[in-house]
Amino acid sequence: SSRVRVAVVFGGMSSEHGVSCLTAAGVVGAIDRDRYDVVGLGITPTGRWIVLEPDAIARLTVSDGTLPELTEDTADAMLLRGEAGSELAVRDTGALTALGPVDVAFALLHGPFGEDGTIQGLFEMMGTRYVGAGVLASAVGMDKVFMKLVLAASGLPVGPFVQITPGEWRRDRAACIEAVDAMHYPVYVKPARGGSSLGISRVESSADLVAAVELAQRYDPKVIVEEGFVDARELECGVLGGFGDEPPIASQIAEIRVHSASGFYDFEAKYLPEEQVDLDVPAQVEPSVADEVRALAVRTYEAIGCEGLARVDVFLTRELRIVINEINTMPGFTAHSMFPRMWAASGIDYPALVDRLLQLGLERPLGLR
Ligand code: G1L
Repeated sequence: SSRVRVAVVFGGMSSEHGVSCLTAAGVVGAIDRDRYDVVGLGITPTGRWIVLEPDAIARLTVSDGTLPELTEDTADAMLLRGEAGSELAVRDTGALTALGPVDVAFALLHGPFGEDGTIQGLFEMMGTRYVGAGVLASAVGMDKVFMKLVLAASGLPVGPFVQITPGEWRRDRAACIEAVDAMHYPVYVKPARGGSSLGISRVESSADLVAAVELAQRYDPKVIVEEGFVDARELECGVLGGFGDEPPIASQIAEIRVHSASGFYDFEAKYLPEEQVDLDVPAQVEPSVADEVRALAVRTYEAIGCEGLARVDVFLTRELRIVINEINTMPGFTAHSMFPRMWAASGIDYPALVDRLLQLGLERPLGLR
């Protein structure tokens, strides 16, 4: 047919497998089937690639309070990556060859193997156009240390932070602790490349630092310690790429107000939205502050070299200083997530947003840009 063929790649071996499935169900439900043909490429928790009909994806919803999961009993699985990470036995069901004839791929994957530039590299090598950031921007956006180095070098405001590599921690732990003590407590200790909020702690004093670093190291050997912005407000802004030579555009901004005892917007709060956080879209701030956040969000997007979309999270201090906390090249993307909500408040509803992203992906030149 003359319809555009879209591959929706989802699931995966990360802790956010279920969220990815839910998101895929939402995206597939929002794609206009008169204009697009959809093929689902699911990745099971153990790394098997399976082909799914769009109607099967749309059925991946929450039931009895549990997140959906792609199970091994789905027929004709193809083993791409074995449990030991070494196997490459392939029972061909066309999972990868299905990528060949597609016009554009939409990958909804979190964390290592997906959000970090690896799936984007696969698309590049297959000659498949795709939605969203490229290899480098995805990898930089995933790594909080590189992200902050690039932003700081571009003259953008980022907060104080310290990187703790496994080697430094082994050789001179005291120097690591001293570097952290030079910042103001509380600090946040995080896996440098965590896709989710797992392994993150808020640390009030030097005494609790070692335990927090060792916890974060269980998720990523590289750890980042960031100065906490006490009393700062947390604001977010969506950025969408422009068509052709148009510049990227910024959405209405949102505010996240946290009530949780843990004191930060954590995994629970993000995906169990009935508790702990209030979301204001648009945020109740002075128009001049909102404009400044939007301008900084676009500069952040460009500094990282994003394509398609990004969500930029900032702090607004009591002195009305804006500090960039992070950029997310693969923001939460169900219809109820912040990024789609900010665009809905800006006049672009969820189906229109999905359509714009697909069109931006189709425009993508193959090779160097
Ligand atoms: F493809 C896009 F548009 F770049 C894209 C890809 C992935 C947007 C948003 C996401 N988000 C996710 O995949 C997830 C955070 C829902 C995965 Cl768990």
